[in-house]
Amino acid sequence: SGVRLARDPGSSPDRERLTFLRDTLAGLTATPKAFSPKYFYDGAGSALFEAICVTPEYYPTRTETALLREIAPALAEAIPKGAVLLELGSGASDKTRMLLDAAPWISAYVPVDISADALEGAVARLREAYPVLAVHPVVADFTHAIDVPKALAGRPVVAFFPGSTIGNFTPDEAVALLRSVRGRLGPDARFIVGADQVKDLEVLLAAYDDAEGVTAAFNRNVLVRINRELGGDFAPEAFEHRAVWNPAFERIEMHLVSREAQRVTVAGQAFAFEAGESIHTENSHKFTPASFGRLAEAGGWRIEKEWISPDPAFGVFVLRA
Ligand code: AVJ
Repeated sequence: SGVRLARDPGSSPDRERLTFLRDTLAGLTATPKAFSPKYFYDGAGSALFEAICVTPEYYPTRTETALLREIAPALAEAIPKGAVLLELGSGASDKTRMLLDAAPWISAYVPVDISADALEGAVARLREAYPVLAVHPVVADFTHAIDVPKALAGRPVVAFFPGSTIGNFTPDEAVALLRSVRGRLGPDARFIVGADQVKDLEVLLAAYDDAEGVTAAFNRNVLVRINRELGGDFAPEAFEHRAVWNPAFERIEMHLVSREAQRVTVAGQAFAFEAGESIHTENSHKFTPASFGRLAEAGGWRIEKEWISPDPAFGVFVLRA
C-alpha cells in the first residue's frame, strides 16, 4: 500500500528480531516459562485480535466503543483546539473515530503500534474518511518510543490508550508507563485511558476462552510466529489454551499448557516441557475505580473525570498531569 510508516529510530527489523529472540529464549529459560503479550501482534495476531473483538463473549471492545460514543461530547471538552491525538497501541483505530468525530478541531493523529500491518490498513482507511486530518503513523513498541513527530511540536497533546491495554502490564510496569507518558507529554497533557473493570467470574473467563476458539488460536499464534521468525519447532496443538482468574492480582491470565512431556527447539536451543507445564503468555488486569485511581496517582496523574458503563462494567478515565 502507499502508506508511509515512521519507525522508532532506535529500531530496525533486524534489531526487532534479535529482541524477540532474546526475550523468547529468556522466557523459555525462566521458571515459570513466560512470554510478553506484545509478541502476539504480528499481522496474523493483529487480525486474530480483531476477530476476538467480534466474538459474542469478548465484551470489552463493543462495551468501550458504546461508552465512548455516549460520552464523546464530554471527552471532546478535554481536547484543546488544534490538539494532536497520540494513540498507544492503535491497532485498527476504530475507537479513535469517536474522538475524531466529536472533536473535529483535532489537527493531527499519531497512531503508534507494534504491528506495521495493522497500522497500514488503519491509516489507509482513516485518510479516506478524514481527508483533512494529518496522520503520522509510527511503528514502535510504545513502551519505548512515544514522541510526537517534530513537525507537530508545540501543539497541545492528548494521549489515548483505550482497550484496557494498560491491564496487560504488571502494576510496576503500568506505573512506569504512566510516568513516562507524563514525562514526555509535559505538565499540560491529558491522557484518556480505557480500563476494564472487575466483574462476574463467568463473564470474565468466557471473554478469554470463546466457544469458537478464536482466543485459543490467538494465544497459539505466538508459537506459530516463533516457528517462522526464530526457527522453532513448536507443535501449536500440543499446547492447550487456558484462561484463569488470579484473585490475588485481580487479573485474567492466559497460558499455553503442554499436553504431554515434550522437547521444543528454538534457534538451535532445546527446551524441555513436563506434561501440564505452562507458558504464561498474558496478564489482563481488571480494575475498580479505586484501584485504577491508585495506579494513576502512582504514575503521576490524577483522575479528572471517569465513566463506568452499566454491566458489563468498563471504565474510561480522563487523567490530568
Ligand atoms: C489487548 C488488552 C485489548 O487483554 O483483553 C484479548 C488482548 N487477550 N483476548 C485484553 C486479549 C485475549 C486484550 N487487550
